[in-house]
Amino acid sequence: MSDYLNFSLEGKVALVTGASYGIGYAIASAYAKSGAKIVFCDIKQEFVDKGLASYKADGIDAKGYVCDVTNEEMVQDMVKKIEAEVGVIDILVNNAGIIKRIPMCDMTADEFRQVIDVDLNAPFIVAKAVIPSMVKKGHGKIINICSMMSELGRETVSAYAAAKGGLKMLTRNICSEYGADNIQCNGIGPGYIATPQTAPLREKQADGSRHPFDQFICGRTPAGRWLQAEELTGPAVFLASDASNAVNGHILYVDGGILAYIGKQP
Ligand code: NAP
Ligand code: GCO
Repeated sequence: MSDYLNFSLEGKVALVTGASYGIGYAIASAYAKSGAKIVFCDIKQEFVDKGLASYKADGIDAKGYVCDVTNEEMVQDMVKKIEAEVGVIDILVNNAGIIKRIPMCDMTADEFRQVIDVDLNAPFIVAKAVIPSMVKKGHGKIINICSMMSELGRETVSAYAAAKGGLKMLTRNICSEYGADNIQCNGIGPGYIATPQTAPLREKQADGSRHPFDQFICGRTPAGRWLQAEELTGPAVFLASDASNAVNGHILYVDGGILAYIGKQP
């Protein structure tokens, strides 16, 4: 099989951060089905245990670590443990993320910093921890989970948009700095995905009607619907595989066409 057509992840070690459920879980499961050994982390033991139980129920042999990805010491320790217990990380997915939906002038500087810390500083911290071994091994794949907010703004998400816009540029910079070491760093920009993070935007109103944001997003998406986390898995496997070795510094938007569309006319 030539590398150009090799979508297999057989024998690779993949670390997906914040992958007990949601998008991270879907991507890690797809990697396992494509042959990779899966390692994930979450901030609390309780979520790691839940994640382990879900992987097991799906027939996936995953290894889970408790790690707050904003804490550089914890991240360095986790990466050392993974290298000793599983092997050198071939694929990193920076997935862990948070959002705070607060109008900008009501947001405290501390709240702003918390979002930047998880959504931008942490991908830097985790990438920094895995890159040296990738360089020694002669290859590596880093995939940063970006957002529509890497390109667009909207009311209440100033910190998130600043972080995800920054993550797009961190992606391009890792590509620029480590491309010569055969490391490819790309981003996936999901559209609106039905996960716990977006559940408040889909909640039914007291009178049983649809949330206005739910209707707004369906009108902004050519497909007319929310996307499922599993719809990100094909692109995520591609960007982790040898088939994408010439794709570097790219953000692959998996958004059902949102960025191409002006929105439904009234
Ligand atoms: P989610 O359901 O809220 O899952 C996020 C995961 O990150 C959770 O497991 C969470 O753990 C973990 N996490 C948060 N802070 C952490 C930390 N400091 N250290 C380690 N783990 C941490 O979110 P999702 O919707 O699957 O989103 C995953 C990624 O995709 C995020 O980066 C998000 O911004 C991005 N994204 C989501 C959408 C969407 O529409 N859903 C669209 C575009 C991009 P706890 O639950 O324990 O806090
Ligand atoms: C919001 C949403 C978004 C999505 C996603 C879009 O409040 O607008 O939570 O930010 O989560 O990142 O791509």
